[in-house]
Amino acid sequence: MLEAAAGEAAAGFLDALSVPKWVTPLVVPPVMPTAGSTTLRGGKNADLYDIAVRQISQQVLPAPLPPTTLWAYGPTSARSDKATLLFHAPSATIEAKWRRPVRVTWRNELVDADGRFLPHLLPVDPTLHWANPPGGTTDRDSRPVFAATPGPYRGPVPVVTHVHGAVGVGDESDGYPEAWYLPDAVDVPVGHAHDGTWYAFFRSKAEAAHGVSWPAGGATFHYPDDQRASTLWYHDHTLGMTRANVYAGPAGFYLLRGGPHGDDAVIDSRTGQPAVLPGPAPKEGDGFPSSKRYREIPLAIQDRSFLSDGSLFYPDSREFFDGTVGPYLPEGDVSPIWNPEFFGNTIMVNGHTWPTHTVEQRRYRFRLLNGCNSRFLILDLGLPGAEAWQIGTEGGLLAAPVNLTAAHGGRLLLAPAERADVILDLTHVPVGSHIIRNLGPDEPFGGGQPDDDFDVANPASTGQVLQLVVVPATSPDATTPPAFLVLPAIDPLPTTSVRRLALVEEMSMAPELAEDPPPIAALLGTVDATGTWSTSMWSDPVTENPAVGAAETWEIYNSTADAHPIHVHEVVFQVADREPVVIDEATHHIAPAGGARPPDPGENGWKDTVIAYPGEVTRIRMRFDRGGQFVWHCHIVEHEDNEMMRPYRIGPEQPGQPGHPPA
Ligand SMILES: [Cu+2]
Repeated sequence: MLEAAAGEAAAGFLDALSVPKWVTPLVVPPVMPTAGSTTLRGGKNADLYDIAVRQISQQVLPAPLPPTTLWAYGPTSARSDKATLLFHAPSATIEAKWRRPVRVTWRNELVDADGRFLPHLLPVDPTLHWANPPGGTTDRDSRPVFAATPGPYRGPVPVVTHVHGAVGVGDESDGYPEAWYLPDAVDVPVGHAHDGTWYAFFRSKAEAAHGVSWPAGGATFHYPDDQRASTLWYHDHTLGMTRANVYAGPAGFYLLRGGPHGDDAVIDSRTGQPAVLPGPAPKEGDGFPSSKRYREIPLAIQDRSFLSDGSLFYPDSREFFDGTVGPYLPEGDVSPIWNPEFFGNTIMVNGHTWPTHTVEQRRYRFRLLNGCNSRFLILDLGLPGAEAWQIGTEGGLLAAPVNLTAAHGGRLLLAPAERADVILDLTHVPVGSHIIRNLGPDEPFGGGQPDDDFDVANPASTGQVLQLVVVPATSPDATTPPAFLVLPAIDPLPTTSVRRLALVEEMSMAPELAEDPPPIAALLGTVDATGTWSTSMWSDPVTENPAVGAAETWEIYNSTADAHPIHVHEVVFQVADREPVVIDEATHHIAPAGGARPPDPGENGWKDTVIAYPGEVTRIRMRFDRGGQFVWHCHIVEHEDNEMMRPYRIGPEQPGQPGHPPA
């Protein structure tokens, strides 16, 4: 981090400590306006959306600091002419109802007023296994070979949207990393691939399955919304450049409500009647900004760094991370631009640095998302007199509410991409200003407790998140105290067949760096019957191939020094347990050592992202109900982009699907 600090001083950095805090009011994302509705084959109704990603200017930092150029999703059209066509990062929230499908036409509109493509705002490393549009249809989605160390990619930007946490989605609609598409720009260079390896196959599949035809520079995805009510989010997933695309801004919440496991199924134990949860949340048709007092609010927490002109900063050299100055590819084996992790020096909530929000002495419901690239957050919700209760996780409501204040002193750990549904009871918090802090580290997280096991984030900057200005309640609070909430039951998944997987860090083999080899990639792999791990690259054939209908336990053996948030697409899972392991680096042997511990209380629900701690095996259980080609990966997006992601397939190969490149 010393090298990073020196780099910050040199590079025209905006000093994070010079950014005034608690100036910008918190933005509560409005509801994404529907473009229309349609009746599907079979008679079901579906909501239609038409959403583009565009380059915009947003006052992320408080004025008079300069605005920031970034990318954002927004609606291109709306059914109601009163709707606000807001482009904001994070963008408007898609409000979905249980068993009412949603169909989104996602458009890549990263073009200027003349229809010419806009280059990336941030440095894209072309030496990874990445989308690689310049490779054309033969070498797209590959790791290109260079004669000399290249600079960043400056061509048209590929994008593809994944709804994170969507269950039972067809693979054609999941935002597969090789299903990207360029904007329909007038000046895409001759020979560039306009879309990824899987795009055409999925386009045909979508047409056959849903009767949709994808536009040039876009894709129409179909979400069945059959799963439990839950807090999902959507973001980019392009191969080898997700870190840059997501950091540039495009992301938003997707809230699924209703059904037998939704809010209406929560009971007040005092009466046996339906409980009342804090609300309201924004609704379609509310103005923006709205004069309504929202009491159910999604909060996307993201770290960012800026240059003094207000532009986003993301490192353009590997040197920034650990001082490694090569030898870079092709001379050596170190990628010239990719950084193994990135930690911004400011904290944004809902797209603005250190915002402030006025709240009453009553209960609020916050749907918290860690939207950082690499940073684990430990939110301190232990405001004086407050009581924080976690009621849900990624896959919906927990089996029982967890009193975070009693159990963890009000602390809530969130890895990148994890969500928590939290009721914060401010009834007895003194009137005045209070700060939600972050006690996680400004560096990779390895587990443990703040101060005891690692230095907490800088208390003057990244250690602060959100100001709550507490005022007296203006009306009685009719919501149910969280202690009396009876949440819908969660049936444990039965014990199943076991698949053993490994997380591995790959170090440079360069003789020049042999004294202290720097990491050059993060890898996934399998562990065989003898306990020996072997690694696979993105380009290797599928090794995880559950049958349709299979229920499996995945044992994730972490051989690295850091915690990794592991995300499996298409399913939600239950955390079974974690157990220490013994690791033999020399023989690549890893084995459970006994002393398994149950999941944390806040993990006793359905999840889609789980922390795999170093020195442990983490066991998760899931069922695979729908065939197709999906991915599982680390959600430290720097890792995901550099080989810590693998394709996996449910069921057999599909006729006409792209073949894998030869090993
Ligand atoms: Cu990772």
